Amino acid sequence: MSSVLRKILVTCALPYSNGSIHIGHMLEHIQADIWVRYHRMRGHEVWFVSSDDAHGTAIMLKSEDLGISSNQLIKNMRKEHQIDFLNFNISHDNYYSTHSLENLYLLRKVFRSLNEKGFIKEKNISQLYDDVKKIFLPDRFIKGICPICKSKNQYGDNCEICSATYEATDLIDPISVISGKKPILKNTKHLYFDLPYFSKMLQNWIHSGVLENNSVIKKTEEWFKSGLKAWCISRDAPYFGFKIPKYPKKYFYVWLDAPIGYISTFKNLCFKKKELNFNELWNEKSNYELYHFIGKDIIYFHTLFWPAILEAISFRKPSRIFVHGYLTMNGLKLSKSRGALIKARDWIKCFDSDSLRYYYASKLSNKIHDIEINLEDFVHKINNDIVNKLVNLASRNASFINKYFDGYLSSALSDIKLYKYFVDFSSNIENFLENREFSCVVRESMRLLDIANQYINEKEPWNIERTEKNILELQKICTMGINLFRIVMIFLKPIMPDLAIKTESFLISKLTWNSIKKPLLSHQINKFLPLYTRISLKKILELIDFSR
Ligand code: NOT
Ligand code: ZN
Repeated sequence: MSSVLRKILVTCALPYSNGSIHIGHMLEHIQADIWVRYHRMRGHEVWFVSSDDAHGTAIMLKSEDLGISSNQLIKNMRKEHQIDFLNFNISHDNYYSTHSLENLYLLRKVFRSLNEKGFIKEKNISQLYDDVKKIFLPDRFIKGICPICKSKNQYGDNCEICSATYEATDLIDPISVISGKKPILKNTKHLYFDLPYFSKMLQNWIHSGVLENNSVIKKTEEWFKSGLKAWCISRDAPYFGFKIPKYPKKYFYVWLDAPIGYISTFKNLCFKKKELNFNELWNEKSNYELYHFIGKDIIYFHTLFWPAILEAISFRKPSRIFVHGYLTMNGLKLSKSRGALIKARDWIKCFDSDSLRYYYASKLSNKIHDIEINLEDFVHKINNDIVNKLVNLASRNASFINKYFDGYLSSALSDIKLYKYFVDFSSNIENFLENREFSCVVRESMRLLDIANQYINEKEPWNIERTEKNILELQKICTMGINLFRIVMIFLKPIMPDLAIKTESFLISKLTWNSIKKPLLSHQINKFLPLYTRISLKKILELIDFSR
């Protein structure tokens, strides 16, 4: 691994302000957080931001439902979301809101720039309108029969059965989700961003290495086949969002101001961290790396609209887009619109955060396949890997060190070759972490632990007679066990920050990447306290009704 220090900004997609953070959101924030923590451990300058996505029809309707103002709703939600992320040790440097002055300022600036460069056009269209609620209907608020495969109950943008995409006006027998009534067609004027102008640039860009994953490239290529279309960036009142200057009763579409939220959240961070320079990161020649972690449902926005907008306003584009799959439970896709989601705040009542982080890591890679969460498997894996293998290695050796050596480790290891094998393996772990192959980190860490535990089993410290002749050997063997545990804990530190902190206080030594090569010798450790306790399914089964 080169020792060149990198400057990096990492983002996660912005959760909407109309609902709680669930364990599906957490998958993405945990994935990004592990990557961030690892790069921080290596000494790089890493900034990690996200924000609430505070605008749109769904948020407006939700606040109406609750009988509070949209402003109050997004305020409450942001507080709740921040606490949820803290509970899972997500180390955002800033968690902001798209309903902010910085975002408004930047959005207007972007719009002005697009307008001046001739990338905004007006178009008259007719759109489905709920004449009862007096509101134009977003695609997600219209349901009907798929015009292609004739499946019932499909949304206005695409069919979940045959994956066809279409216009809401193509749906057969459309119904407004809000009033349950049949919508009417109504004329309106909208603003469009000239996406087709950027086709060539985008086609080159998606093949320039920013999308490392072939299936993501393929997906993006499909959209070019049918030809890019101008993108509607306005919405009619009533809407909760930012108004478009000089267009009364028109608002900016939430998907225009949401990605700008990446920039405005960073701008807000610049106020707090004086060493940061806004332009240094966002200028076209920036030497910062920029990574967006997203789910595969929003590839479209990040591989087409977003880079086109950035190009149009002469800002830098992302270095890479890191895409992950959906979270599934017993084979069912977990999504907000389909229900069946476990809230992060419910989950944390039943389990510690490291366990979910570890479980996700054991399944995460840089591929976009779905991640299946199975509760029995989860509990089994945590108890087996963390308790039986990892913590047990520390506890069985620490008991001798504490009892017979006053906590002192020996001045030499019992098997330098084996120690070196662990040290040499760290370059593989570095590659896995860099490339987001977290499942390999977990698998290989467990393999190393098996080797370490096997070594101790063979040496049988419990059978060594504590004679003057043997006692030093006993100390060396247990020192060896503690040091192998320590190396594996360094590998797992980005994944399990709570366990890492407890381990550091037990070892009275920081778990740092630079210290892997240097074993802890002639060093006093603390009395061993249980680092982790077994988990069980009992609480979550009581709390959550899985039969829904
Ligand atoms: N709120 C959106 C969602 O799917 C994500 C917005 C991400 C921001 O939950 N932007 N871009 N591009
Ligand atoms: Zn269909």
